Amino acid sequence: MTALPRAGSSLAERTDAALEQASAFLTARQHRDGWWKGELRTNVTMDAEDLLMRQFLGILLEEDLAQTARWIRSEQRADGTWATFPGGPGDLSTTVEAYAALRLAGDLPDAPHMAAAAAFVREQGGIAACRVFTRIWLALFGEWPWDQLPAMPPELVLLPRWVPLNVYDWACWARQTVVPITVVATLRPVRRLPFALPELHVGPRRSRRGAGPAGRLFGLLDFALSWYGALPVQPGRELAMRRAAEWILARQEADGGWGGIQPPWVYSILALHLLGYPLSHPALVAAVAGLEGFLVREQTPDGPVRRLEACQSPVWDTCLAVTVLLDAGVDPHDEAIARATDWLVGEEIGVRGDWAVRRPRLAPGGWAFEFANDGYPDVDDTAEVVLALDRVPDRPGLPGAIERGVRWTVGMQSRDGGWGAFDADNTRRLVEQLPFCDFGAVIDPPSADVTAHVVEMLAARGLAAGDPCRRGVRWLLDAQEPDGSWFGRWGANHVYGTGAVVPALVAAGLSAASPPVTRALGWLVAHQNPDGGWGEDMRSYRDPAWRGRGASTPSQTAWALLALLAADGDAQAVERGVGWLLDTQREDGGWDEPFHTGTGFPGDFFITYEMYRDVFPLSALGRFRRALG
Ligand code: R04
Repeated sequence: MTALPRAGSSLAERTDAALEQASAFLTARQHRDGWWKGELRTNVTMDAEDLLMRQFLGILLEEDLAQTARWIRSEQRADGTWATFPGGPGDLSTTVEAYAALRLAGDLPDAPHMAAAAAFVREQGGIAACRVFTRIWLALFGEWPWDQLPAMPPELVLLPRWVPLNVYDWACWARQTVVPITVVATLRPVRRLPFALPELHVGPRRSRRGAGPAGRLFGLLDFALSWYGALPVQPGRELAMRRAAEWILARQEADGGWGGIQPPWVYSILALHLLGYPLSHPALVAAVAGLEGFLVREQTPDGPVRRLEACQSPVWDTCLAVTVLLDAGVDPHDEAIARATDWLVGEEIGVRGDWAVRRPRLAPGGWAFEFANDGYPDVDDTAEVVLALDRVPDRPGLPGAIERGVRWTVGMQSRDGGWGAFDADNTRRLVEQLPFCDFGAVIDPPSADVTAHVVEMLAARGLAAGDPCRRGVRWLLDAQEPDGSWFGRWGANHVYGTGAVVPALVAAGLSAASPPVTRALGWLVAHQNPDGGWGEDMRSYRDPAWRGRGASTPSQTAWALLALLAADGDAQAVERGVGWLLDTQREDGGWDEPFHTGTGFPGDFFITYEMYRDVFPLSALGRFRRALG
């Protein structure tokens, strides 16, 4: 690579040099089979639960325990707590799970780091104040009474599709999690630990959520269900348990997992095991072995660490890499693009999944996020894959895959004109009122970011004038916030939403001078940091004062720039944003990003996509360079 001039040279020259370095950095990280995959980081509940699950099953290895404990300790903050995002406040449930895992590893309650954690836990109300999931983990070990958890009846899986609260009213990720949990919670197993956790208990249980309009009704239902669960004979229960097992087994994927995400995976293992499947059963052998593929092992100065990815993002990372390399000016005939294209074409999903429950006549076609998740292709990945593939030279199988992806996406449009991620019309708010649902999103209604990606894709395919795209645009215009921004469902937060919607609206034919666009750009410019970058803290999901506020990051700066560039926004703001990206690029062509900028559940669960820091700046700089001419 030629060393191009940087500081002191013109903006165009500096941008060219940055693009070349960043493209080389990204290209070097492609797997030989054509895909890219960055690490997906969340929080230590993944690691703590992995240890607790293995302890419960009796398969916890000394070395795994030591390495994961080392990772968990390294994530503890000076105040003794663990958080759900870097720089965030201590989180009670996360701290309780991490603490229990470290006790498993032999850390004693009077060690300073443990005493500080336990003090925080007690101050926050103890185990009683934890989320339901955390209390389920403690119940498995006799540290919380099963009868003080919300009712989780396995009969849920028997409810027909037209009955409110049936499993297809739940978002797919919650559906796949709750079905095995109903099995576990019905069997109420207790396997004692070699220690107890009295130091994490204080006083009686505080009630948390559930005060909504349906709260009282669900309180009564809860009572009735626990009465039923205590009957000596429970008509229908055996059938429900059998159906739940069948439902789970039918959804196991080629990698041994469920849904490509950790929660359904671990609870399905526990459920099958508790139903009497031995660990030597092929389904459980595959399930436990498959988790290995989600483990990241790393050498650190303190020794080897082991941590678990909550999910893996190869399809998402690969389509983004293709798009941004093309934005950066890489030749579409480049061999790296061809290999990525072939891999993506091979990843198309040709079978029906749970999505077909709401769209029974829709033909399959589309992409999931992960290596193996045939039951759950998603609209977001499909839109972004089609956007990437639309720009590459022809390869075997390419046109058909694109065509089916577009059709499937159009068929997944919700009644209101928007798009959710995994299902159409998954909007039943009643699910959120269940006492069980005190953590994370449990429905999958249309969102601005996913709808924007679809609108942009349809426009790229020449379908902007069609009814689906026009209804999508209408949905987006209706969803604009009074301040001119859009909410970010799967990325943080209004910077992500606005960065997705503005390019989509412009692609769909809205004038850059139209009020929705100018108001959005005004919001972005008003939230540019003094250093020229953009950042938005995860606290913005709970506190509007944080909207558009936070330390500048490469991905968020790039999202803002993508909007400004698409709509020919304020040139000075653009140059300052570009300047921030140029100034913060490392020698090797990459960027640093010590914050989560991906969203799993708004307000509850956050993600670092390792590649975000390196792909989005490339796109922004590439489009900026093109605009410079
Ligand atoms: C940025 C792209 C968004 N697009 C694809 C999303 C893929 C990832 O979706 C999920 C990831 C998840 N993780 N963990 C959970 C989860 C859910 C997702 C999760 C599930 C259940 C519980 C807790 C966490 F939908 Br309970 C990493 C749309």
